[in-house]
Amino acid sequence: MKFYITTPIYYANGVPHIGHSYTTIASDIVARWKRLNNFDVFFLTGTDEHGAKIAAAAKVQNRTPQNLCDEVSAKFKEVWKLLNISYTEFIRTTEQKHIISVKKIVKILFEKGFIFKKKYEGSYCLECEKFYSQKDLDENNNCPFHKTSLVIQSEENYFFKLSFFQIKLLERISNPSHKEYIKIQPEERKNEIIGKLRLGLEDISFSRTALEWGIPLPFDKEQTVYVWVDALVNYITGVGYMINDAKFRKYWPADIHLMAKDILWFHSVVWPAILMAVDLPLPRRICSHGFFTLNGDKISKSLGNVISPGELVDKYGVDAARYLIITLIPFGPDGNISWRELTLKYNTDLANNLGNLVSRTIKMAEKYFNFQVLQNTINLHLAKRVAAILKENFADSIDNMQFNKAAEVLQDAITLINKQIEIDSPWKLFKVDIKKLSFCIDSYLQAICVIAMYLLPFMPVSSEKIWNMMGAVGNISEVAKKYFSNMIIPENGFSAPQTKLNSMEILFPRIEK
Ligand code: ME8
Repeated sequence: MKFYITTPIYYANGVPHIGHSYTTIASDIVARWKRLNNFDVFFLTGTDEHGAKIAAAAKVQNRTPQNLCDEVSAKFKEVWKLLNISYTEFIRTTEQKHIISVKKIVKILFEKGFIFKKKYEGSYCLECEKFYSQKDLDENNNCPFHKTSLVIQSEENYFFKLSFFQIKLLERISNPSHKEYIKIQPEERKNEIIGKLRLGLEDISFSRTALEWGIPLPFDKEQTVYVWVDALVNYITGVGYMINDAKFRKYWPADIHLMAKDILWFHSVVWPAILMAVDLPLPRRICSHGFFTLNGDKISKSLGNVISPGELVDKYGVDAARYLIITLIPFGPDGNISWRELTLKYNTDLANNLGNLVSRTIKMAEKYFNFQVLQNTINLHLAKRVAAILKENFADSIDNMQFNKAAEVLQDAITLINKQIEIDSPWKLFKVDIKKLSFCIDSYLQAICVIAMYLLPFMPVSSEKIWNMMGAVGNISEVAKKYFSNMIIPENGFSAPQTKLNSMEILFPRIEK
C-alpha cells in the first residue's frame, strides 16, 4: 500500500527554525512509522521560491532571487540532513518540471473558464502573500496574522472562480461519508473553516502584473502566476504530474498534507478547489498544528529569538533534539517552549528514564556475566507486557498526530521495566541464584528491544544503537517491519543470550544546567 505525506514548501527567504523543524520532524516520524508498517511511502518537502516576498528579500540583499533561493534551499537541505529527515524528494518551485506542471494546470483552468480578468484594488500582505478584505483586517487595519501594515495594490489581474466551489467544498469537508471526504484536523479548526465557508467565498487573485519573479501565464506573458497557486501545485509535481504518469497515479492523492494553522485555509479551500476544477482527486487528510512561541514571544527573525535546529543538536544531540521538539507541546494548539523546559524534559525522559534503563541493564550484563547472559535463559514475560502496552496505544497516537502521547506511552513502558528491575533487585541474586539472575537480565534485554523498535521513528540512530547494545540479532528496521506485520515476539526473543552484548555507550548524558 502507498502512503504520500507532505510538509509545506518553506519560503526561500529565511532560515530554517524550530517551527519548520516541528512540521518536518512530525512528517518524518509519520513517514518512518508507515515504512515500518510496510507502506510504500513518498515523503515530499521543499522550498517555495517565487513571489513578491522572495523578490523583495533578494533586492534588499542586492542579489538575484535565484541566487538567494539557491542558498536558502541548500540551507534547508543541510538542516534536514542534520535532523535525519528521510524525505523521498526535495522539490524547488524554480525547477523546470514544476514550471511545466504549473503551466499545465493554469492552461486547463483557463480553458475550462475558471479564470477571468478584472481590475482589483486591495490590501496585500507581503508576509502572507495574500490580499485581505477590509472585514478581515485587525483593529489597526493591519494584517490580522502578522500585525504589520499592508500595501494597497491596484492591478488588472486574473481571478480564479473560487466562489463556484463553495457548496462542493462544504460537502467534501463536512460529510465523512462523501466519497471525496477531506478529513481536516483538528476538529476545532475544521469547524472554523466550515463556518467561514458558510459565509460565502470570494474569487481569488490568480496572477500578478509587474512581478517578474514568477511563472508567466501561458496565455498572457505580462502576468505571472500567483505564488500560492504556484506553490500548491508542488504537491502534484513532486509525485510526477506531467512527467511520470505511472508514479503520479500511484501516489496521488496525498494521504496527509501537514502544516501549521497559518496556511490551513489555502490547503483546505483553495487547493481542493483547484483540484476539483482540473478533475484531479482530492487530498485525504489535512492536519494542522499550532504555532510555537519562545519564552512567550512569537518566533521571528526581527525579534532575534529564532532557535536554530543546529543549536538544539549541539546541546542535546540529533535524536534527542528530534524527540524534544516533537514532544514538548501537543500537536494542535499553540505552545510555548523554553530552554529550561527542553532541558528538563531531556533529563527526565532521556537521561533518567531511557538512558538509565539501558545503562543499568548493560552494566549488570557486564558485571555479572561479562556481557554474555547464560544460554537457555530466555524470558519474554516482561517484553510481552511492554509489547501489550505499546500495541494498545502507540499506533493510534501516531495516526492521530499525538506525538507527545506516543512518547508518554513509551515512557510509561520504560518506567515499567525500570520498576521491574527494582522489584527483582537482581543485584541480590548474584551470589544466590545465577540462573534466576540470568533470566531477569534477559527479560530486560528483550523488553528493551521492543522499546527500541517503537523508538525508531523518533530516534532512528539511538534505537539502532540500543538494539545493538542489547545484542539483538539482525537489522532493527527489518526485524521491526516483520514484528509490526504480525505483532508476534519470536520464540527466541530478539536478543540471543549466547551472543555477546556490546559494551555501553552513554546515549543521553545528564545536563546539569
Ligand atoms: O507559508 N510554529 O511558507 P513558510 C510552528 N511557502 N510552525 C511554524 C512556525 C512556528 N512559529 N513558523 C513556521 C509558507 N512554521 C508557504 C507554504 S505550501 C504549498 C506553501 C512552519 O516558510 C509551519 O509548518 O511561511 C507553517 O505552516 C510553515 O512553517 C510556514 O512556512
